[in-house]
Amino acid sequence: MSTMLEFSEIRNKLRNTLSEQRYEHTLGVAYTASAMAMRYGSSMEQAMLAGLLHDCAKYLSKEESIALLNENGQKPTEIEKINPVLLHARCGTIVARKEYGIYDEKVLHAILVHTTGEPNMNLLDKIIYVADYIEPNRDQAPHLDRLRNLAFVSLDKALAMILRDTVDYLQITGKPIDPRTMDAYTYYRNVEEI
Ligand code: DGI
Ligand code: FE
Ligand code: FE
Repeated sequence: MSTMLEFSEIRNKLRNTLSEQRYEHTLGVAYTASAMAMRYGSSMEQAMLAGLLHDCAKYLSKEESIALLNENGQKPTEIEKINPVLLHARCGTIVARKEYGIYDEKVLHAILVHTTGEPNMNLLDKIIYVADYIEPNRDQAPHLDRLRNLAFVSLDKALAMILRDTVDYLQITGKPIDPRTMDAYTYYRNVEEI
């Protein structure tokens, strides 16, 4: 695959590889991210692409994910092996390149950091991270009503709140926290506005 697929082709391919629920979530993230790009003056096309593809590797099993990393000269970290849900972010960048012909480094980076976040994220990274949490199909997370408003008022405040809720949730449920998640939380903890 060398040329980038059209949006409609991307959607068709995602529909054929992801579960129906995951596909609906994907569309929710793509459109929420597009609206946020309008609000914050980011590229709508990149927001749409990154939103559509952020979970494109979600259909892979733990074993398949690790095999894909190995085939591409990468290794899973210990924490990724214990928490395989983390693997779909790195694998997503590989699948987006190989299966969808995406070579836009900004789009690939937003996919890479969409699960854990990282310090000093760029605008597209933040939009995808937040859109993933607030898209209309989500209904479990705390503070969703507030966050859905805040996301269009102060992106950094919304980001900080999601990171805090995520770290709280991981601590309460006794799940190991990835250093990238902790670093992102620490970096944005006291941020009022950037
Ligand atoms: O793929 P999605 O379900 O749409 O969302 P996501 O990629 O943001 O993944 C969310 C899951 O990732 C959520 O259950 C929390 C988990 N997660 C995020 N950071 C960490 C983490 N899990 C562990 N164990 N450690 C982390 O640092
Ligand atoms: Fe994800
Ligand atoms: Fe997602």
